[in-house]
Amino acid sequence: MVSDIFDPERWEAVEGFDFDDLTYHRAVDTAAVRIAFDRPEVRNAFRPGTVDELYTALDHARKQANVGCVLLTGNGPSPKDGGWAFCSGGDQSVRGGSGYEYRDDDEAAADDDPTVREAKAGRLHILEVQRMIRFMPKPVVAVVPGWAVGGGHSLHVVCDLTLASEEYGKFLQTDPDVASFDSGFGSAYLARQVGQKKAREIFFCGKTYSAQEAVDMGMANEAIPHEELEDVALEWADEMTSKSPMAMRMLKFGFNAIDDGMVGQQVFAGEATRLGYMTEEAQEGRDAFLEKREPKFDEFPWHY
Ligand code: S0N
Repeated sequence: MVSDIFDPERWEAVEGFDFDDLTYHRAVDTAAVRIAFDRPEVRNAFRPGTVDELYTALDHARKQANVGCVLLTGNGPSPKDGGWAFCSGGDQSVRGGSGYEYRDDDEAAADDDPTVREAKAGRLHILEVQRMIRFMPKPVVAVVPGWAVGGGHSLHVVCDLTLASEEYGKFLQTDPDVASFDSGFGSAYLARQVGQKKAREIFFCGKTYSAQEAVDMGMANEAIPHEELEDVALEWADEMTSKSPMAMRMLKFGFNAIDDGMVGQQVFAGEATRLGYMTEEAQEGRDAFLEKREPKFDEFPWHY
Protein backbone atom coordinates (compact mmCIF):
# COMPACT_ATOMS: atom_id res chain seq x y z
CA MET A 1 0.00 0.00 0.00
CA VAL A 2 1.35 3.42 -0.97
CA SER A 3 -0.54 5.62 1.45
CA ASP A 4 -3.94 5.71 3.13
CA ILE A 5 -4.73 9.05 1.50
CA PHE A 6 -3.36 8.08 -1.93
CA ASP A 7 -6.07 7.53 -4.55
CA PRO A 8 -4.81 4.75 -6.88
CA GLU A 9 -7.40 5.75 -9.50
CA ARG A 10 -5.64 9.06 -10.04
CA TRP A 11 -2.07 7.78 -10.46
CA GLU A 12 -0.03 5.28 -12.43
CA ALA A 13 3.45 4.05 -11.51
CA VAL A 14 6.24 5.53 -13.64
CA GLU A 15 7.81 2.60 -15.45
CA GLY A 16 11.51 1.81 -15.54
CA PHE A 17 12.33 2.38 -11.90
CA ASP A 18 12.76 -0.18 -9.15
CA PHE A 19 13.15 1.93 -6.07
CA ASP A 20 13.56 0.45 -2.57
CA ASP A 21 12.84 3.58 -0.54
CA LEU A 22 10.54 5.64 -2.77
CA THR A 23 7.39 5.34 -4.82
CA TYR A 24 7.13 7.31 -8.07
CA HIS A 25 3.83 7.97 -9.85
CA ARG A 26 2.48 10.12 -12.64
CA ALA A 27 -0.99 11.62 -12.38
CA VAL A 28 -3.51 10.20 -14.82
CA ASP A 29 -5.20 13.51 -15.67
CA THR A 30 -2.74 16.20 -14.54
CA ALA A 31 0.79 17.02 -15.76
CA ALA A 32 2.20 16.20 -12.33
CA VAL A 33 4.27 13.48 -10.70
CA ARG A 34 4.23 12.24 -7.11
CA ILE A 35 7.48 11.18 -5.48
CA ALA A 36 7.05 9.73 -1.99
CA PHE A 37 9.43 8.58 0.71
CA ASP A 38 8.46 5.02 1.49
CA ARG A 39 10.00 4.22 4.87
CA PRO A 40 7.04 5.00 7.14
CA GLU A 41 8.36 2.68 9.87
CA VAL A 42 11.20 5.19 10.52
CA ARG A 43 9.11 8.34 9.87
CA ASN A 44 10.47 8.34 6.28
CA ALA A 45 14.06 9.02 7.34
CA PHE A 46 16.42 9.01 4.36
CA ARG A 47 19.49 6.81 4.14
CA PRO A 48 22.09 7.41 1.42
CA GLY A 49 20.35 5.02 -0.98
CA THR A 50 17.09 6.91 -0.45
CA VAL A 51 18.81 10.12 -1.43
CA ASP A 52 20.27 8.55 -4.58
CA GLU A 53 16.81 7.33 -5.55
CA LEU A 54 15.27 10.72 -4.82
CA TYR A 55 17.84 12.44 -7.00
CA THR A 56 17.18 9.95 -9.81
CA ALA A 57 13.40 10.45 -9.64
CA LEU A 58 13.67 14.25 -9.47
CA ASP A 59 16.11 14.31 -12.38
CA HIS A 60 13.72 12.16 -14.41
CA ALA A 61 10.80 14.48 -13.55
CA ARG A 62 12.94 17.49 -14.47
CA LYS A 63 13.53 16.14 -17.97
CA GLN A 64 9.89 15.26 -18.74
CA ALA A 65 8.67 17.97 -21.12
CA ASN A 66 5.06 17.07 -20.31
CA VAL A 67 5.44 17.29 -16.53
CA GLY A 68 4.91 20.71 -14.98
CA CYS A 69 4.80 20.03 -11.25
CA VAL A 70 6.38 17.67 -8.74
CA LEU A 71 4.60 16.66 -5.54
CA LEU A 72 7.08 15.45 -2.92
CA THR A 73 5.48 13.59 -0.03
CA GLY A 74 5.80 10.70 2.42
CA ASN A 75 3.83 7.46 2.40
CA GLY A 76 2.04 6.34 5.52
CA PRO A 77 0.82 5.58 8.01
CA SER A 78 3.56 3.69 9.84
CA PRO A 79 2.68 -0.01 10.10
CA LYS A 80 4.20 0.06 13.59
CA ASP A 81 2.11 2.74 15.26
CA GLY A 82 -0.02 4.54 12.67
CA GLY A 83 2.14 7.70 12.77
CA TRP A 84 2.46 9.96 9.72
CA ALA A 85 5.59 11.61 8.33
CA PHE A 86 6.78 13.64 5.39
CA CYS A 87 10.40 12.96 6.27
CA SER A 88 12.39 12.86 9.52
CA GLY A 89 15.72 13.72 7.89
CA GLY A 90 18.90 11.69 7.81
CA ASP A 91 18.61 8.14 9.09
CA GLN A 92 20.65 8.38 12.26
CA SER A 93 21.31 4.65 12.32
CA VAL A 94 23.54 4.86 9.24
CA ARG A 95 25.02 8.32 9.73
CA GLY A 96 28.77 8.60 9.77
CA GLY A 97 29.62 5.43 7.83
CA SER A 98 29.28 5.01 4.10
CA GLY A 99 25.63 4.24 4.76
CA TYR A 100 25.57 1.80 1.86
CA GLU A 101 26.06 -1.29 3.97
CA TYR A 102 22.41 -2.26 3.58
CA ARG A 103 22.49 -2.38 -0.20
CA ASP A 104 22.53 -5.58 -2.14
CA ASP A 105 23.21 -4.41 -5.67
CA ASP A 106 25.93 -3.20 -8.01
CA GLU A 107 26.48 -0.11 -5.93
CA ALA A 108 27.19 -2.26 -2.88
CA ALA A 109 29.65 -4.24 -4.97
CA ALA A 110 31.39 -1.00 -5.91
CA ASP A 111 31.61 -0.24 -2.22
CA ASP A 112 33.93 -3.21 -1.84
CA ASP A 113 36.48 -0.94 -3.47
CA PRO A 114 38.02 0.94 -0.52
CA THR A 115 38.56 4.09 -2.61
CA VAL A 116 34.84 4.19 -3.48
CA ARG A 117 33.93 3.56 0.18
CA GLU A 118 36.27 6.30 1.32
CA ALA A 119 34.93 8.78 -1.23
CA LYS A 120 31.35 8.16 -0.15
CA ALA A 121 31.89 8.28 3.62
CA GLY A 122 29.92 11.07 5.25
CA ARG A 123 28.76 12.32 1.88
CA LEU A 124 25.91 14.80 2.39
CA HIS A 125 24.36 14.32 -1.01
CA ILE A 126 20.96 15.46 0.29
CA LEU A 127 22.38 18.89 -0.52
CA GLU A 128 22.54 17.85 -4.19
CA VAL A 129 18.83 17.02 -3.92
CA GLN A 130 18.16 20.46 -2.41
CA ARG A 131 19.93 22.08 -5.36
CA MET A 132 17.98 19.89 -7.79
CA ILE A 133 14.70 21.13 -6.24
CA ARG A 134 15.93 24.72 -6.20
CA PHE A 135 16.92 24.70 -9.87
CA MET A 136 14.10 22.44 -11.12
CA PRO A 137 12.44 24.51 -13.88
CA LYS A 138 8.97 23.73 -12.53
CA PRO A 139 7.29 24.02 -9.11
CA VAL A 140 8.05 21.40 -6.48
CA VAL A 141 5.41 21.13 -3.75
CA ALA A 142 6.11 19.57 -0.33
CA VAL A 143 2.95 17.66 0.61
CA VAL A 144 3.41 17.12 4.35
CA PRO A 145 1.10 14.46 5.84
CA GLY A 146 2.94 14.26 9.19
CA TRP A 147 6.37 15.01 10.65
CA ALA A 148 8.78 17.26 8.71
CA VAL A 149 11.90 17.09 10.85
CA GLY A 150 15.63 17.84 10.57
CA GLY A 151 16.78 17.33 7.00
CA GLY A 152 13.11 16.63 6.15
CA HIS A 153 12.23 20.09 7.44
CA SER A 154 14.94 21.57 5.22
CA LEU A 155 13.49 19.74 2.22
CA HIS A 156 10.08 21.32 2.78
CA VAL A 157 11.79 24.71 3.14
CA VAL A 158 13.55 24.42 -0.22
CA CYS A 159 10.38 23.32 -2.03
CA ASP A 160 8.45 26.09 -3.81
CA LEU A 161 5.24 25.49 -1.85
CA THR A 162 4.22 23.51 1.23
CA LEU A 163 0.78 21.99 1.83
CA ALA A 164 0.31 20.24 5.17
CA SER A 165 -2.14 17.96 6.94
CA GLU A 166 -4.19 20.06 9.36
CA GLU A 167 -4.33 17.23 11.91
CA TYR A 168 -0.96 15.49 11.60
CA GLY A 169 1.39 17.98 9.91
CA LYS A 170 4.19 18.83 12.38
CA PHE A 171 7.31 20.86 11.80
CA LEU A 172 10.42 20.46 13.95
CA GLN A 173 14.13 21.20 13.66
CA THR A 174 16.30 18.76 15.58
CA ASP A 175 19.57 19.46 13.79
CA PRO A 176 21.48 20.79 16.82
CA ASP A 177 20.10 17.93 18.98
CA VAL A 178 21.96 15.43 16.81
CA ALA A 179 24.96 17.64 16.06
CA SER A 180 24.08 18.35 12.45
CA PHE A 181 23.42 21.74 10.94
CA ASP A 182 21.90 22.85 7.68
CA SER A 183 23.42 26.30 7.47
CA GLY A 184 22.37 26.66 3.83
CA PHE A 185 18.84 26.69 2.42
CA GLY A 186 17.44 24.90 5.51
CA SER A 187 18.17 27.89 7.75
CA ALA A 188 19.09 30.91 5.59
CA TYR A 189 16.23 30.47 3.14
CA LEU A 190 13.92 29.62 6.06
CA ALA A 191 14.80 33.02 7.53
CA ARG A 192 13.68 34.62 4.25
CA GLN A 193 10.32 32.92 4.77
CA VAL A 194 9.65 33.43 8.48
CA GLY A 195 12.11 36.18 9.45
CA GLN A 196 15.40 35.97 11.30
CA LYS A 197 14.05 35.80 14.87
CA LYS A 198 11.58 33.02 14.10
CA ALA A 199 14.10 31.01 12.04
CA ARG A 200 16.59 31.19 14.91
CA GLU A 201 13.84 30.10 17.34
CA ILE A 202 13.05 27.12 15.10
CA PHE A 203 16.67 25.95 15.09
CA PHE A 204 17.83 27.06 18.53
CA CYS A 205 14.79 26.08 20.61
CA GLY A 206 13.56 22.96 18.77
CA LYS A 207 9.84 23.53 19.30
CA THR A 208 7.22 21.59 17.37
CA TYR A 209 4.85 23.67 15.21
CA SER A 210 1.46 22.64 13.84
CA ALA A 211 0.49 22.97 10.20
CA GLN A 212 -1.57 26.07 10.97
CA GLU A 213 1.37 27.64 12.86
CA ALA A 214 3.60 26.92 9.87
CA VAL A 215 1.08 28.69 7.62
CA ASP A 216 0.78 31.63 10.01
CA MET A 217 4.55 32.16 10.13
CA GLY A 218 4.88 31.98 6.33
CA MET A 219 6.71 28.68 5.78
CA ALA A 220 3.65 26.74 4.58
CA ASN A 221 0.87 27.71 2.20
CA GLU A 222 -2.17 25.90 3.52
CA ALA A 223 -3.28 23.49 6.24
CA ILE A 224 -5.64 20.97 4.68
CA PRO A 225 -7.87 18.32 6.29
CA HIS A 226 -5.79 15.15 6.30
CA GLU A 227 -8.14 13.03 4.20
CA GLU A 228 -8.21 15.71 1.48
CA LEU A 229 -4.48 16.50 1.43
CA GLU A 230 -3.50 14.60 -1.72
CA ASP A 231 -6.63 15.61 -3.64
CA VAL A 232 -6.05 19.28 -2.83
CA ALA A 233 -2.37 18.96 -3.74
CA LEU A 234 -3.46 17.63 -7.14
CA GLU A 235 -5.83 20.59 -7.51
CA TRP A 236 -2.94 22.98 -6.87
CA ALA A 237 -0.81 21.04 -9.35
CA ASP A 238 -3.61 21.15 -11.91
CA GLU A 239 -3.86 24.94 -11.57
CA MET A 240 -0.11 25.48 -11.85
CA THR A 241 0.34 23.15 -14.80
CA SER A 242 -2.35 24.98 -16.77
CA LYS A 243 -0.11 28.05 -16.95
CA SER A 244 2.62 29.06 -19.38
CA PRO A 245 5.70 26.83 -18.79
CA MET A 246 7.97 29.69 -19.89
CA ALA A 247 6.38 32.17 -17.49
CA MET A 248 6.45 29.68 -14.58
CA ARG A 249 10.13 28.91 -15.22
CA MET A 250 11.10 32.58 -15.45
CA LEU A 251 9.10 33.39 -12.32
CA LYS A 252 10.68 30.59 -10.28
CA PHE A 253 14.20 31.54 -11.32
CA GLY A 254 13.38 35.22 -10.78
CA PHE A 255 12.22 34.48 -7.22
CA ASN A 256 15.43 32.50 -6.64
CA ALA A 257 17.86 34.93 -8.22
CA ILE A 258 18.06 37.50 -5.44
CA ASP A 259 19.21 34.87 -2.93
CA ASP A 260 21.33 32.78 -5.27
CA GLY A 261 24.01 35.31 -6.17
CA MET A 262 25.83 34.84 -9.45
CA VAL A 263 24.54 31.27 -9.78
CA GLY A 264 20.99 32.67 -9.59
CA GLN A 265 21.89 35.23 -12.24
CA GLN A 266 23.47 32.50 -14.36
CA VAL A 267 20.35 30.30 -14.22
CA PHE A 268 18.02 33.23 -14.97
CA ALA A 269 20.31 34.50 -17.75
CA GLY A 270 20.46 31.00 -19.25
CA GLU A 271 16.69 30.96 -19.56
CA ALA A 272 16.74 34.49 -21.02
CA THR A 273 19.32 33.33 -23.56
CA ARG A 274 17.12 30.37 -24.47
CA LEU A 275 14.29 32.82 -25.20
CA GLY A 276 16.69 35.13 -27.06
CA TYR A 277 17.80 32.30 -29.33
CA MET A 278 14.19 31.91 -30.44
CA THR A 279 14.12 35.44 -31.95
CA GLU A 280 14.82 36.32 -35.59
CA GLU A 281 17.45 38.73 -34.32
CA ALA A 282 19.48 35.93 -32.72
CA GLN A 283 18.95 33.72 -35.75
CA GLU A 284 20.32 36.51 -37.98
CA GLY A 285 23.51 36.53 -35.83
CA ARG A 286 23.88 32.77 -36.23
CA ASP A 287 23.06 32.77 -39.96
CA ALA A 288 25.46 35.64 -40.74
CA PHE A 289 28.30 33.69 -39.14
CA LEU A 290 27.43 30.50 -41.03
CA GLU A 291 27.02 32.40 -44.32
CA LYS A 292 30.31 34.30 -43.76
CA ARG A 293 28.72 37.73 -44.05
CA GLU A 294 28.15 40.76 -41.82
CA PRO A 295 24.95 40.48 -39.69
CA LYS A 296 22.08 42.79 -40.63
CA PHE A 297 21.10 43.87 -37.11
CA ASP A 298 19.85 47.26 -38.36
CA GLU A 299 16.57 45.52 -39.26
CA PHE A 300 15.85 45.02 -35.56
CA PRO A 301 14.61 47.77 -33.22
CA TRP A 302 16.30 48.98 -30.04
CA HIS A 303 13.29 48.15 -27.86
CA TYR A 304 12.37 50.64 -25.15
C1 S0N B 1 10.46 12.42 13.87
C2 S0N B 1 10.21 12.29 15.34
C3 S0N B 1 9.96 13.66 15.99
C4 S0N B 1 8.93 11.43 15.51
O1 S0N B 1 8.68 11.16 16.86
P1 S0N B 1 7.59 10.03 17.24
O2 S0N B 1 6.34 10.26 16.47
O3 S0N B 1 7.51 9.99 18.73
O4 S0N B 1 8.19 8.65 16.67
P2 S0N B 1 9.46 7.83 17.15
O5 S0N B 1 9.01 6.72 18.05
O6 S0N B 1 10.53 8.71 17.67
O7 S0N B 1 9.96 7.24 15.75
C5 S0N B 1 9.35 6.09 15.17
C6 S0N B 1 10.47 5.19 14.69
O8 S0N B 1 11.17 5.88 13.67
C7 S0N B 1 12.56 5.94 13.98
N1 S0N B 1 13.10 7.19 13.46
C8 S0N B 1 12.51 8.39 13.43
N2 S0N B 1 13.30 9.30 12.89
C9 S0N B 1 14.45 8.66 12.56
C10 S0N B 1 15.66 9.10 11.94
N3 S0N B 1 15.86 10.35 11.54
N4 S0N B 1 16.63 8.16 11.76
C11 S0N B 1 16.45 6.88 12.14
N5 S0N B 1 15.31 6.43 12.73
C12 S0N B 1 14.33 7.31 12.92
C13 S0N B 1 12.59 5.89 15.50
O9 S0N B 1 13.84 5.48 15.95
C14 S0N B 1 11.49 4.89 15.78
O10 S0N B 1 12.00 3.59 15.54
P3 S0N B 1 11.61 2.37 16.52
O11 S0N B 1 10.13 2.18 16.29
O12 S0N B 1 12.41 1.23 16.02
O13 S0N B 1 11.93 2.82 17.91
C15 S0N B 1 11.37 11.58 16.08
O14 S0N B 1 11.45 10.26 15.66
C16 S0N B 1 12.68 12.23 15.86
O15 S0N B 1 13.01 13.23 16.49
N6 S0N B 1 13.49 11.67 14.93
C17 S0N B 1 14.85 12.10 14.70
C18 S0N B 1 14.86 13.35 13.85
C19 S0N B 1 16.29 13.77 13.54
O16 S0N B 1 17.01 14.16 14.43
N7 S0N B 1 16.71 13.73 12.26
C20 S0N B 1 18.04 14.04 11.82
C21 S0N B 1 18.26 15.55 11.75
N8 S0N B 1 19.40 15.88 10.93
C22 S0N B 1 19.35 15.73 9.60
O17 S0N B 1 18.41 15.28 9.01
C23 S0N B 1 20.54 16.21 8.86
C24 S0N B 1 20.94 15.28 7.75
C25 S0N B 1 21.72 14.10 8.27
O18 S0N B 1 21.66 13.79 9.41
C26 S0N B 1 22.52 13.32 7.32
C27 S0N B 1 21.89 12.80 6.22
C28 S0N B 1 22.55 12.02 5.31
C29 S0N B 1 23.91 11.76 5.51
C30 S0N B 1 24.56 12.29 6.62
C31 S0N B 1 23.89 13.09 7.54
C32 S0N B 1 24.67 13.65 8.66
O19 S0N B 1 24.27 14.65 9.24
O20 S0N B 1 25.74 13.16 8.96
